[in-house]
Amino acid sequence: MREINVIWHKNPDTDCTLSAIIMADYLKKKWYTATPYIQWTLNKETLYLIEKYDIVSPQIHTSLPTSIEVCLVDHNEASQAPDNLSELNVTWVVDHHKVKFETVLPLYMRFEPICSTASILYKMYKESGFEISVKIATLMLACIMSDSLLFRSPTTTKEDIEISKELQEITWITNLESFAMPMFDAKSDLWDLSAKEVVKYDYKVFQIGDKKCGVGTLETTNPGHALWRKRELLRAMRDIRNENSLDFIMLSVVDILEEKNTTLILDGEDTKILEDIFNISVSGNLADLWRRLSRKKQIAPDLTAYFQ
Ligand SMILES: [Mn+2]
Repeated sequence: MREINVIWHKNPDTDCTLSAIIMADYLKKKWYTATPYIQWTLNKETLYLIEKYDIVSPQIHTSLPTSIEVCLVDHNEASQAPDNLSELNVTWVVDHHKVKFETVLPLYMRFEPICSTASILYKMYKESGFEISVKIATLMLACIMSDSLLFRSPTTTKEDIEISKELQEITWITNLESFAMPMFDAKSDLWDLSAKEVVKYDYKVFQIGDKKCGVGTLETTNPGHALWRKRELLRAMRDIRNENSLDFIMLSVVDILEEKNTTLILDGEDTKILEDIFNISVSGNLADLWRRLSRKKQIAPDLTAYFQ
């Protein structure tokens, strides 16, 4: 039997974490031995789900053994993958981000521009004729709620909404609002995190040409929890920028309920770059980025265009 490690990106969110568990289940149905791994501690939304729905939390692995096959879910960029990615034998990738991936050998790749990796996995189960258990369906629904912010994010497609309806039938979850809101509230609880942990809570590094950009997104039902720590967070951003030789760093505080993005930005070069990219003005290290809720669709592309 072929053995596969299923892994997700650094600073994992709910979609990638639970998608790894779902993918491992899918691969087992395909007669592989599959184990989900994480590269970082879980965020509080995912922890809430793991406790509430009695899910086995995967082990942490930052550097995987090279002898074994690997499946990447919810990411494909080297800067977000395990440190020894180039030595790994990647045989599967399932993702909904832009493609920045090179391979030596042929492999299974499944990319679709829909709101969550779990939506793609739902389609893969259907296509293979695999039954979706109540537990797996609950995880899928949680991923869609998390990535789409209850269908508020512009990444949401008609297909995601259709899939959610079908998952509601399997899970008997009738009210999506009362299913999703406790998830968002759990994610918003930051009191015991250090400033650095807050910046890196949902954080990605984009390598654009020779430039390295760090982009944090804090999706919250209570933006005040983050914004009152502005000074402390800016100091942490400065440290992360220096320690990782970044060319730019930003932290968006996304108010899920009001659908508003308030972005923290360092003085000097970064302020200038942000003002140029989004044609806005920064005041007191804060920028109003309006209704930009999606890093993937409304921030990363502008950043890429600017640095290219
Ligand atoms: Mn995702």
